[in-house]
Amino acid sequence: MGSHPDADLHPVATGPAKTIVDAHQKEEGLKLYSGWFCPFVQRAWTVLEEKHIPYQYIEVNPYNKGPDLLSLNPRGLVPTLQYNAKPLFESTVICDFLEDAYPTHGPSLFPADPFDRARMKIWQDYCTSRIIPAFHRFLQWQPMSDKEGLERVRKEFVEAWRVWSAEMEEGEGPFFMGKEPMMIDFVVAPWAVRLWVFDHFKEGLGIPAEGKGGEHEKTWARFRKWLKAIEERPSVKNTLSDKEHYLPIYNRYHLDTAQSEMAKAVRKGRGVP
Ligand SMILES: N[C@@H](CCC(=O)N[C@@H](CS)C(=O)NCC(=O)O)C(=O)O
Repeated sequence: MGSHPDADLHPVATGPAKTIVDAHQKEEGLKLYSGWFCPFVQRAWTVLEEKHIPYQYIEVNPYNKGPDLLSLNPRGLVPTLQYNAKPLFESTVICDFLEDAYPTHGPSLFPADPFDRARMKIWQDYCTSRIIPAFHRFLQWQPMSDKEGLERVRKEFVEAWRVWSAEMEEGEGPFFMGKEPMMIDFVVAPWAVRLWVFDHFKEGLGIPAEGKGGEHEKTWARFRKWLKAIEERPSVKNTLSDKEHYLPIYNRYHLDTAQSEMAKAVRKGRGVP
């Protein structure tokens, strides 16, 4: 297992995330088994922060799985949550659980109106089933000399964001459901704040710049408004580490040498596990 390409990733959170990690070392009944770099972790982590739920942060390397993590989650993935000594995993399940188990902690991240809540779930599922797999297909595209293929995966990714953004176009926002952020925003935020990887590795993201959105300018303006709001949200911003430590990880995805379950699943066209 020590030979796994990601087994030697930077061991701890840095930058803004380090401050939060340091503040959550005290023993608590609720424990977050985390990898500082993991976007799925960031979903659960932002929800914990938004709701001011007391938790203990435990850094583990899921590519070099120790017995503690494996005893809680047989697949050995992060995030894994320990709640009163019982384990839970799968980031979206954890996010929903935190909302259900701590209803009086902070504002609810579920809309009060049942219709709004159901509609939010449709577009939240879209993030997991379309946007995120398209993110990884684009990032993993090789060879870079196949420009036609690169354009195809880039367009597919940009189109997924456009369709999603059109759903919030009529609303003032800035968040998907309105003035306040809801679960949907935190479910997709980790990938939104990692969009820079496409400028770094894939010759540009391809989302139109201001005024360049043509017939979809209104949709892209709404997307930009959302992106700015989510990037500036403290729970999102402060659970990020320094960019330099993400680079080797994303470089391996870009070169398609990543060995994680997620990478394998994307390669087989299964989307994200
Ligand atoms: N479907 C899972 C995915 C979690 C996941 O893929 N986490 C990665 C780190 S970002 C992991 O633990 N990988 C270890 C491995 O693939 O063995 C979720 O939503 O929680």
